[in-house]
Amino acid sequence: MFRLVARNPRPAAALLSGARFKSTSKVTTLKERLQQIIPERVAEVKEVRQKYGSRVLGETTVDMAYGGMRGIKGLVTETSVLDPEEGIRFRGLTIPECQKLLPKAPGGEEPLPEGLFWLLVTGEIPTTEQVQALSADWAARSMIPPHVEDILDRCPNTLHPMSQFVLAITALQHESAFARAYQNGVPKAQYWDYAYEDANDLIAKLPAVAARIYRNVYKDGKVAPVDNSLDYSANFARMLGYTDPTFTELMRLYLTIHSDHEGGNVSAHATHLVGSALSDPYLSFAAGMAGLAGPLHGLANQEVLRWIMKVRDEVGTDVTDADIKAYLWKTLKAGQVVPGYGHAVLRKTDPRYTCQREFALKHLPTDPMFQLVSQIYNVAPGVLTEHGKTKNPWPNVDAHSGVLLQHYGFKEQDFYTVLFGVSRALGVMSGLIWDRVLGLPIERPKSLSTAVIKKMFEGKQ
Ligand code: CMX
Repeated sequence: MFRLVARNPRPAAALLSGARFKSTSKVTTLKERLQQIIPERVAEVKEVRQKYGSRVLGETTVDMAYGGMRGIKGLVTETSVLDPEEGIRFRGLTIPECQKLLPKAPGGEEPLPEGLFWLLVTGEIPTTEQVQALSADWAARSMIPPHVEDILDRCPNTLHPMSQFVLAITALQHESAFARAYQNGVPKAQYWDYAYEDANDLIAKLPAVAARIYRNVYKDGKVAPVDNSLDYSANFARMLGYTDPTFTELMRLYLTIHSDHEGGNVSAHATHLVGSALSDPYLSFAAGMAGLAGPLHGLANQEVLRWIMKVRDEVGTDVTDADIKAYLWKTLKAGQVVPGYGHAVLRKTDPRYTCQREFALKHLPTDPMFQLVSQIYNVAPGVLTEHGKTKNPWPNVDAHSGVLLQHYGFKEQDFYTVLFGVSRALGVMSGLIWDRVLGLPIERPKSLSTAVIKKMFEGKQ
């Protein structure tokens, strides 16, 4: 019998969506556990809608409609919530709490992304056995079909890795259980089951896809086979061609923290939107990844390292604060953004930046590029504040990730967003599973024209 132990006893309704339970269950498969919790979560949503369905969440101004819908409360995403001051909470847990509570690899200190996925899907912290079972499940699902390998092998090396990534994900759609089931007339109540299978197949196959792109474009085209005894990140690091155990730890941290950032960011929202038309998880994720490839979103991580290299190349290795200040102003006066700084929601330093900084302080404190990133951190917020445009002068996740990777010899910046994409799958796929569990409808917000807006307000107080 499945038993849950409450850490902080609170009213049951308040506990359902947050991670306040540690699972002591004998159940080892994620799907079985999901099946067990679905009825209570569906009932919770039903109750919330019955009680509060007609309540107002917030108002929408004309500026919000023109301004990228910033701040409009119009989406429900169960997996994580982003606070402007505090940063992301995955099912109620901060990044430091996840680092403390989620299971680790033997001898490791960083959380396993498998554990994070379990947390995102169920709202519960898994046991070591449950996480091991998920690692084994993903390893068993990890083979990519020959036609996807062929497509990737035929891509010119000059085709951006993110374009190759989107191409391969679209080609993987050939395997979609959801698309097949839909064609066969599966009833709506069973959609989530097929979405779950596709989501897990896709997540399991992404390291092989990403590694093939990396090895084809930058190395010898050979990818190490999956080792069923290793965790997801250890396998991924090996397939990319990296054997340093600290790099594997970095992958575990990287894949955990880039996974989810509530529902409104471009990659999550695009995945959810396309999925709402009942496009299968592969096509939905391909849409999300096309969005992640934008320089204002995930591609910023490649732009950051490129920007830092330019600073170093132009100024030399002995960079002063005044040099950085001058280079920041040069970028701003050229009408460009400073990559890695600013955020649509956050108003403080991104905790995803802070935990990467802590990793660097622990493992590579004397790396000259890390020291340059730290120096920029001291100078850039002041310059951006003086510039006066951005609402948030603090660094985001992308300001730090490239510097950690380059320390271990991973210097191919154009590939960095693919790593972000592999991680983002964990967040958006857990969200998509719940979209299908809850039977969410096709998304269709109302749009207006300028003429209509004028008519609504002209001549009125
Ligand atoms: N450098 C220079 N100008 C910036 C800036 C930055 N880092 N961040 C914002 N601004 C500017 C905006 O371009 C905007 O200018 P205009 O009024 O001329 O259009 C103004 O400040 C107000 O923007 P904002 O409300 O503060 O920010 P937005 O919500 O519109 O955009 C973001 C958020 C992230 C796109 C923006 O801060 C940016 O472009 N940052 C640099 C790119 C980056 O690091 N993106 C990664 C974000 C994290 C991720 O998704 O991976």
